[in-house]
Amino acid sequence: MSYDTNNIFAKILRGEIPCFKIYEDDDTLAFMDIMPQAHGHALVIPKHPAVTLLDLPADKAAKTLQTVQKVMAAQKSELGAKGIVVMQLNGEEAGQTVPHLHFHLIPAHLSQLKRH
Ligand code: DGP
Repeated sequence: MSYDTNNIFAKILRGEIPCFKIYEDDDTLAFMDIMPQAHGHALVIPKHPAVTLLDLPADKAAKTLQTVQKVMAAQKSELGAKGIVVMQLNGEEAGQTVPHLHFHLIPAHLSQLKRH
């Protein structure tokens, strides 16, 4: 894995650019997405320098999922989210634009989702 230390989320982690922070602990950071797909769209990232999920050690992955659960619980209790889409893209070919692992947590309502 080659990790670009100048990617935008690395700069957010170093405090070099601002973000709307909603949760932080020793291993993870959660903040609002600057281009929300729905009201309350949040991002959860590990502090570990991983590009994709395959680059993250299992213990750090467990910590990151704990933060995902915390933020999901807050989206339900504070925003009244009825459903939440958790999305995570791995690699440019999958549409990943920021090369630091991140989980999208997107509050969703059935009426807004595409039916197949
Ligand atoms: P992805 O396509 O999965 O790599 O999504 C990257 C997301 O990151 C996208 O929804 C927009 C968000 N994003 C990009 N730059 C910034 C930024 O500077 N601040 C914040 N808060 N979010 C950003």
